[in-house]
Amino acid sequence: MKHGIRVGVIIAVVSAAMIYWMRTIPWMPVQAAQEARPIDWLFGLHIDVITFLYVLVNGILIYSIFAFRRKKGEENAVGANIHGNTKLEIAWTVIPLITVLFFAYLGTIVLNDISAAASDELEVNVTARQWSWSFAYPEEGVNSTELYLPVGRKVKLTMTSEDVIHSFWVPEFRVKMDTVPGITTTLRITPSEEGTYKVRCAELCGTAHAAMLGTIRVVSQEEFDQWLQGKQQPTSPDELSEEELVALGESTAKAAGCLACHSIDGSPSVGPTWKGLYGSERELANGATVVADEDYLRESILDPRAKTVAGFPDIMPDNYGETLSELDVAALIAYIRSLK
Ligand code: HEC
Ligand SMILES: [Cu+2]
Repeated sequence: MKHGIRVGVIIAVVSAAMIYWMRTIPWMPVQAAQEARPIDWLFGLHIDVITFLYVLVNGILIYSIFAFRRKKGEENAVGANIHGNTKLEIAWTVIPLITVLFFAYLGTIVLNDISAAASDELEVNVTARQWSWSFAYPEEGVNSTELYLPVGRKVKLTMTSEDVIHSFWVPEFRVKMDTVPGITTTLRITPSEEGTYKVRCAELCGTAHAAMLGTIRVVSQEEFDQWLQGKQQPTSPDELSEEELVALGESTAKAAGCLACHSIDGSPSVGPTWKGLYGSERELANGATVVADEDYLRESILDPRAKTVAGFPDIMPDNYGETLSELDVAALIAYIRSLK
């Protein structure tokens, strides 16, 4: 009994001190997601229990080495022959069992908590391949090699791999999920700290596995919206309304230098004015006439040598087919059409 009390006190004092010390150690990088909090809490609880067990086992061991060492005059003594201790055996089976079950219970709660869906979550598709990451925002129609996330909003990552198994891991977010070819996996993150982080592959996947890094930028909602807008350049004229198309045509006409030679108010210039051009009858240098419909405007822009308006020099630049996109041309036509 005397030994039990002594070793009990030693273990209580030493493990309290060790647990206190362990808690001051910054094991983890910054917590940059809401999911990191319950995970770190659970991690801390494990460390407490592990520290206690370490002190318990080693405390009893070291105490016994000193307390029960062979003393002078005991050179030929034989220790007592102890066979089993039912109470002790039940205790050291039941207590760890309850502890483990309790941690399983806590783990389930935390896992449910961090993987719960939210109604306004941002959807991002993640594709992993040897040895890079790419991200698609299906609702916004944006693709990116960097993962931009607005701070404070839950994001649902739907992931897959194009080749072998990789694993999406951002230490600052704590959570981790494999990407597997042929199936999709999901991971939810609610970034809570603005900043730049790295996603690293946590599944050995070949030569450049260690270099399989992607950039994650957690930014304010405004910055995120701006980034999306910059990325959301429409590529097809169908994606724009008539007004938007006309506005784009106006800015394109300025940017491409058309207005250096064409007026929009009927005043004379190097080339014919655009005012009232659409639908009008054009007299060509070869004496023919043609109605300025959409096809004619398109041809005049892309292939200005094909037809020349009577009374004007044939000097319009003929490389717009290379410098303007299909959308630019459609927008220019819409703009000319709007100048009645
Ligand atoms: C260097 C001066 C110059 C620039 C720059 C220029 N044009 Fe022209 N453009 C002309 C001239 C001159 C004509 C008339 C001769 C011809 O038909 O080739 C003309 C003709 C046209 C016509 C047919 C007009 C008609 O009255 O039938 C269209 C449409 C047109 N240009 C569109 C554009 C657009 C769009 C741009 C910019 C992307 C542009 N042009 C840039 C000089 C220019
Ligand atoms: Cu990988």
